[in-house]
Amino acid sequence: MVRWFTAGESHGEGLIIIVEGIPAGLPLGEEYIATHLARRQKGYGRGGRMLIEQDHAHIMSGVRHGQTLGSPIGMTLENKDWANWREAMAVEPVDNPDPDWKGRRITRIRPGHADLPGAMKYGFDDVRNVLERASARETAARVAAGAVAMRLLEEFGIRMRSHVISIGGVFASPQEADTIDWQAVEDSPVRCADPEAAERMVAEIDAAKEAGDTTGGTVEVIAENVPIGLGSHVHWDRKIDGRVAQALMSINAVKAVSIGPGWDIVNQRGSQVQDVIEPVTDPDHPWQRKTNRMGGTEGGMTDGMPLVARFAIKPIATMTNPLPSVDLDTGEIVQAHYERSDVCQVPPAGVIGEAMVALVLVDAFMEKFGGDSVQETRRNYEGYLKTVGPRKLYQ
Ligand code: EPS
Repeated sequence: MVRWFTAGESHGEGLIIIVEGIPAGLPLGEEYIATHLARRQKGYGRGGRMLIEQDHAHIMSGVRHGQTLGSPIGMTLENKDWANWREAMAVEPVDNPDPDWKGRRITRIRPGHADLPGAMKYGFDDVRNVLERASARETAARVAAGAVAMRLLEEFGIRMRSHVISIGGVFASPQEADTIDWQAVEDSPVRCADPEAAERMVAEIDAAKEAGDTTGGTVEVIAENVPIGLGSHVHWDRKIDGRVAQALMSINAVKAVSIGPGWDIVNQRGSQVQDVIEPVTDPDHPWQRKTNRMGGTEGGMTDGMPLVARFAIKPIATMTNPLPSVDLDTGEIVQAHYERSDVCQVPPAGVIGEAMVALVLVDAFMEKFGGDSVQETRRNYEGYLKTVGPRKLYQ
């Protein structure tokens, strides 16, 4: 089992990450994690905050001389913006009489954000106590945790990919995953494989910004080279598709998740949507399929095809031209609070989605093959692969 935790407020001193259950002997360094953090920070439509932050996760524990020890991996990630929020986010009480002070109570609640339910649930009379943790800043911590997961998965040939399918109603032309130029996705300002659509997506983000508005979209995450049999059909909370859906749905502003094409296949006939199993001709690659409409899962388990998940991000709730709202104190109408924000969170969402799917897969992988060291895990994995094939040939 791989467990992980994050802590930290958006404008607090920093983020804290603990990943527990990673076996000993995995080569891991800060630079690898920094590469993924940098990928998350890019993307057209981000606000001013990304000019301030240069995310770097500092490894505090669990790694020695470049290799994991099997003990919890503890990391800290500094919020550079904290320098501007020291008093407003101070741990100790502060009494500042300035009416324009950043740390003043916020009572104008933003529709679509965690502000109102969070204030009610926790008994707060200051919305900042909610929005600081509800902020998507926390996704930096997820990407740091996810990078550790990816490093282990890579040892077994599993690779995470992601790309943007749509932004604000502009869709990329459909493309099979194995024809996508992944470097072009990384170089695209919106992480989209279709350069012509990417231009129109950028224009859509500009138009939303001009209108003081925000824009959402859809993203696809693909895990390549996943072995058959991760997850389980035997109990609801062990099903891999359910675990992936929960993980992706937990990303800020996500409103829908599908495994594979999901919504797109439900109106077709059964004969059109199953992935027909090919006769086994290559013993090293049994159980091939020509299609992957099930998104790499059958019966709550991976089926040996790439695991594909899509998710939809709503246009973010914080707008420069805010919607009317009500005041937390009086219940009377006011303009919603504007807090500096992004116009579009869709391009970095793929990187966050990769991290979340990697964390689910690494958990399922260790559940099935887990040893205390990478070496032991590898022995278990290779032993299992020898059993995967037509029963008369392999046993
Ligand atoms: C966010 C609001 C913005 C974003 C932030 C998420 O932060 P700020 O209020 O400081 O401008 O930049 O995202 C990040 C800080 C990040 O690292 O992605 C929100 O309200 O969710």
